[in-house]
Amino acid sequence: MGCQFRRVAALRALLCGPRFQCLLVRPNSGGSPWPQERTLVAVKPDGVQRRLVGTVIQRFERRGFKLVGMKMLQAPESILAEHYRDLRRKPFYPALISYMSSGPVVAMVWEGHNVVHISRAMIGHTDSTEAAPGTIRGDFSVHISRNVIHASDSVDGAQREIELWFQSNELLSWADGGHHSSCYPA
Ligand code: IDP
Ligand code: MG
Repeated sequence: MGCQFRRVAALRALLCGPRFQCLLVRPNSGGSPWPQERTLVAVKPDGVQRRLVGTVIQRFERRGFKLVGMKMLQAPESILAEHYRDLRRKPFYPALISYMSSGPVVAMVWEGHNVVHISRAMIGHTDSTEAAPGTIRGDFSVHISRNVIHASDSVDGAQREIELWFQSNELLSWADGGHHSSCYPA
């Protein structure tokens, strides 16, 4: 027993030493030694109506990201007003709030390396006319006011939006048994 304890302590000292910093498992990251970010993604009412939730989830999973929170809700105006506070003086703001409250949205938190930047690339340009084929908006939308999906546009914005849409106990840190870590170089 004592011997086993010493062995564990010695192994821990080895892994925590400066040469092996890279082997340390970060809590909340599912075991990846790569810096992990989180972002808010939401399938908007038009995307839910068009049964695109599964497609969106599949694209994010295939890219290598990890789902750590998800819920379907009829977004209250208080959340939408805060979420789109920077757009409140835009002429399209009333129509935007009305559209976002016209049906349920599916809000998700995705985790992974550079997930904020990569998810913006995955969803494509805000204006569907400019969105490249292969992006979610480029594949599934034709008008800026019905562009299927939201994703946070910065790391700070992501943190603000995650706190707005989710309680901390609605987010789960789960171990993924090696599948996730195979998305990163050793
Ligand atoms: P983003 O969703 O790509 O981050 P934002 O500029 O933050 O784009 O705008 C938020 C949302 O407001 C857009 O996704 C779109 O639904 C809506 N929106 C933005 N610009 C217009 C517009 O000119 N007309 C109608 N709706 C717009
Ligand atoms: Mg935005």
